[in-house]
Amino acid sequence: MIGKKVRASLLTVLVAVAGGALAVACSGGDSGGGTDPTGTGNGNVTVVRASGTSWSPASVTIKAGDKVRWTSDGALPHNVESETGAWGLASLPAATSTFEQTFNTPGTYRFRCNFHSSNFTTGMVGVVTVQ
Ligand SMILES: [Cu+2]
Repeated sequence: MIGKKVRASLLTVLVAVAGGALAVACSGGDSGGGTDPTGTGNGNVTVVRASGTSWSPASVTIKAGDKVRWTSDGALPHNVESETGAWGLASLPAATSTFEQTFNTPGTYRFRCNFHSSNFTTGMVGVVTVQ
């Protein structure tokens, strides 16, 4: 008799906790994108898309003054971090997020998603070659 009562109140607590967790999960909501570029640049834009845990394409070649725009497939959170730390670190939490960087100086610029690469040579890494 007492055992039954304890079970019943335990069930009530579990339902309340589950309900609360559900309410929290649902109240997360959209923090609002608005990261779409305003188009201030005058160069061409090359898109690098996060696909799974790799960049596609992982290697791009552009001309000085051009932009690279990183986008996400939305399946996983990603970010863009430059090896030198001179640009990035930008989050790509959702499919609508983008990050753009204009490259004015010829050179080789390695980047990674630091969620999916522990260095700049393996995992979710890429390179921008600026001519
Ligand atoms: Cu990633």
